Amino acid sequence: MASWPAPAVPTLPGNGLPPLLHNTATGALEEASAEGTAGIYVCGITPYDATHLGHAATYLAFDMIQRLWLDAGYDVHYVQNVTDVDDPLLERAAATGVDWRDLAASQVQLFRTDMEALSILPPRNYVAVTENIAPVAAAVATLLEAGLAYPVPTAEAAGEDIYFDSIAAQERGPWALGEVGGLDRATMLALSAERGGDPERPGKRDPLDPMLWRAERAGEPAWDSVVGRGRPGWHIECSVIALDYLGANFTVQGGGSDLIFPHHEFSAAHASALSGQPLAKLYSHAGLVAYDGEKMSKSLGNLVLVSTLRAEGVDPSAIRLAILDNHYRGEWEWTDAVLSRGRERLERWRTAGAGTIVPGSAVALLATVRAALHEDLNTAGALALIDEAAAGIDDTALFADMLSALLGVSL
Ligand code: 5CA
Ligand code: ZN
Repeated sequence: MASWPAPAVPTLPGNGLPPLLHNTATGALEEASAEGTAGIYVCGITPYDATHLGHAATYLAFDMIQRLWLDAGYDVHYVQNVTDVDDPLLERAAATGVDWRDLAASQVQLFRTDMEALSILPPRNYVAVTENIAPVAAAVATLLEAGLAYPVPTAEAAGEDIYFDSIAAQERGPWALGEVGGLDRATMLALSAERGGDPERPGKRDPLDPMLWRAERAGEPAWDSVVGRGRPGWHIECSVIALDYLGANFTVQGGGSDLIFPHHEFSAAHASALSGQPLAKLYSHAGLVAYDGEKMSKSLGNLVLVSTLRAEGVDPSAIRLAILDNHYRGEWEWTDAVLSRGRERLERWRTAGAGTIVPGSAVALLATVRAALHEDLNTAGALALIDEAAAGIDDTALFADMLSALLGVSL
């Protein structure tokens, strides 16, 4: 599927370092380093109600990581999926009387234009699940043959649903339940029920076992495949797309923190079962952005859309600055005041060098900004450093290149 156009990223003097990132799987700060090419998979949208500020904040966090890699001289291979067939999308399409394919296509296009406007680096491979049905079905067949998946009959369908056998998978390794999130079982059961799982369903070997393949139901989209007519489960789509395009044990698996469990836990489990290796070296998660006191979410409907702000004439660089004033792992609230601060900051920076010039200030600022971003993306710290130096900056061309390359902000 087409991605979106890439923003220009100026080359800066010298090199930064690959970032130290908080790894959800270990709880420690670890260097996100690679040999030559850094591989990153970030879970894409389920295309309805795109693109709200929570989405924007998550994709901006992973954009920042990639900008630091580019600044460190790495090549970056970025892969993102689109969950263009899934229950919530089908429910929204049915509720609004729109064909699910048309809803997905229009929302993906809106997302692309929002990402481009926000100067978010595009994925090299932007992959729709509906383009990838046969490889997912083949992976499900492999898991069945390996004894790591099993069928569960249903009265709702002629065929059988297929589930992942997490107990058998743990016996084989290397994945073990709790590897990504480190949660206790009661929490896992609750989150599974909340986030697309079905722990109450009879016939499963472990209530947490996730569905790999859903047999065709009346009125639902379905494809013929080696495991019968149906459609992919949620986690396996990301495991297969990530493995196909990046190979196993790539550098960073990313998404918002609502994906830690069950999605990234079982994406990692499926990928390990298929490849015998870990899915990724580091699991990175962005905090959830709230609005009106609650997580900004499609299901609650408390959304601020990037496209609405753009239509009101808000400069996308101001939106980036508003988001970057918060730590990417924090849980924070989008408010008018947050946006105003971003707009005011951009205006101040646009008059950089208007005060008493400090010799060497741009080169010195580049070093301190790189150091702040290196430490688990201390973007708020970097913005404060730039605030202090902006008025007296001696080299406004280097200042502008720094903001463009490292922060994606255009003066
Ligand atoms: N299609 C799946 C992933 S395979 C999905 O979660 N889609 S989504 O449209 O619901 O979310 C897209 C991304 O935005 C995910 O990484 C999710 O964690 C993130 N996200 C959703 N809501 C928020 C929020 N309020 N704050 C921050 N990130 C969010
Ligand atoms: Zn995903």
